[in-house]
Formats: sequence, structure tokens, C-alpha cells
Amino acid sequence: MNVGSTRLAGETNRRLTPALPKHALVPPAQLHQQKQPWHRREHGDTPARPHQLTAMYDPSQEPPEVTVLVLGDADVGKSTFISRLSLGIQPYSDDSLPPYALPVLRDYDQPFTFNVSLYARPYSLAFYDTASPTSYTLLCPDFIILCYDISQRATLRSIRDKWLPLVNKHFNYDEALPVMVLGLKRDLRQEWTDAEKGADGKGRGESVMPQEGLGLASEGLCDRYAECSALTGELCKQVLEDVARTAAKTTTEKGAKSDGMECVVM
Ligand SMILES: Nc1nc2c(ncn2[C@@H]2O[C@H](COP(=O)(O)OP(=O)(O)OP(=O)(O)O)[C@@H](O)[C@H]2O)c(=O)[nH]1
Ligand SMILES: [Mg+2]
Repeated sequence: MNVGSTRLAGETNRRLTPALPKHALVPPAQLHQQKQPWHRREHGDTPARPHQLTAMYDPSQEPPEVTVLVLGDADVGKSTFISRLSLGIQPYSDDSLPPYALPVLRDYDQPFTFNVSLYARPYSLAFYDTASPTSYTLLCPDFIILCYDISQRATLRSIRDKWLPLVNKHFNYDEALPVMVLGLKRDLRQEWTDAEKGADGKGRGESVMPQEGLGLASEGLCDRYAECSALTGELCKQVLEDVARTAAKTTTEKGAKSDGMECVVM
């Protein structure tokens, strides 16, 4: 993904003194041993975050790695989304949509790491899926994506009742940690029927409408809201760009917290 000369809001000459890549001080032979302690933490630890460090950008160094934790109820489509992302990181020049086979990602290969180029700089995005590792509360992510299934209202309620409280409890070490609410399976959204709306017109159907997802994300003080269908590819490119842009921002001094809700829904 390369969005060319687009500039980050508030990013002026920060690109000349970007965050120190996590591996910058580590000889290549030690990279593997060094990586795990960074991502895992003991409860109560507050590890130094890479974007607190600054150094001159050195193209010979490993690109900054941004850890993205994908959370949400079972079956909402998290793995399929990440699988779609692995294709979309190199977008098709003609913007063509599937059908094409999505790669099968094996849980034990986590994290799923994709290299992207954004603002003329390389980044490495490392995605962790909720299903494994089960001890995801010990991870120290740079960015969290809370997923729900647009066709299953209960999965949105879970974001409010389960996943947001979990994020606030386990990942409160960093106020700058950006959180996105992502509605998946957009292709399954159904208009509410008259019966569902009821006589007073105030009833709701099983499908979640964009304003409801956006409202919950906003009430939960999340930074971004987006929707897509990993199956049809609808809005995937836009969401992937937004994920990559947010991930890239986490490596700047300002971080990726937004002043207000930003939204990818059309
Ligand atoms: N219609 C439709 N189906 C989807 C979409 N994404 C995923 N699915 C289907 O939803 C089911 C669950 O998808 P997964 O990606 O395995 O869901 P998950 O959240 O990773 O599930 P767990 O790993 O069990 O937590 C599969 O049958 C997918 O084919 C989508 O965008 N549209
Ligand atoms: Mg899965």
C-alpha cells in the first residue's frame, strides 16, 4: 500500500526524525530473542514505547514494527479480515474485487506480519488474532481493532459490554493507544423490516446500521470507526489504508489518538 505524498496531520519535519525502529539498537542475530519480550509483558509492567525514542531515520535499519491486536467475538470474521488484508496490502491496480481465494492463515503462525509503504517509509504491521494466543492481555499492542459482525447485533453489544471494558482494564498503560471499531460482513446487512421497526417505528432489526456502530464507537471514546466486507472486498482497500495510516501514526511523537472520531463508511 502506498499512498504517495499524503501527509499526516501535524506531521511536519517529524518525518526527518522518526521514531526509532524497535530493532534499531539490536544486532540482527538478536532480533528474534529481543522481539518476544517487547510484545509480551507481565501484568503491572509499563514498557517503554518505541515512539518515545527518537533517532535519525536510517534506511538500512529494519522498518518500524507496529503491533495490531484484533479483538471481537467468535465468528465475527476477524481471521477472514486479516486474511483479506494480506492481499490488500498490495492493492490491485484496477481496484478489481474478488472472487479470488483468500489465503488460509494458521493461528500458530502469528503474528501475521505485512510490510507496507506509507508516507514514503516502510512499516511492518504485525497482526495478532484473538483466538491465539489466548494470553492476549499480556501483549503490548500499538493499535487495537475491535471487530463485530454487522449482521449480528449481539456482537456489537459485546464490544460495549466485554471488549471495551477489557481494553480499558488491560491496556490502560498508554493513553495514546488508538482503538478502532470495525464492522465486518457488511455484505450481510439487511434493511430493517416493518415488523422489526414495529408500530411505533422505534424497533430495530438484527442488522446494525452504520450510525449505531459509529455511535457506540463514539460513546466508547474510540478513535476510528470503519466497516467492510472481507468476502466481497467492499471498502476493504479504504479500511486497510486507514489501518495502515493509523498504525504509521503510532510511530510518531504525536501518536495516533485522534481529536475526534474518524470514520470509513460510505
Ligand atoms: N458473508 C460474509 N461472511 C464472512 C465474511 N468474513 C467472514 N465470513 C465468514 O464468517 C465465518 C467466520 O469467519 P472467521 O474469519 O473464521 O471468524 P473469526 O472471528 O476469526 O472466528 P474465531 O476465530 O472463531 O473467533 C466464516 O464462515 C467466514 O467465511 C464477510 O465479510 N462476509
Ligand atoms: Mg479466527
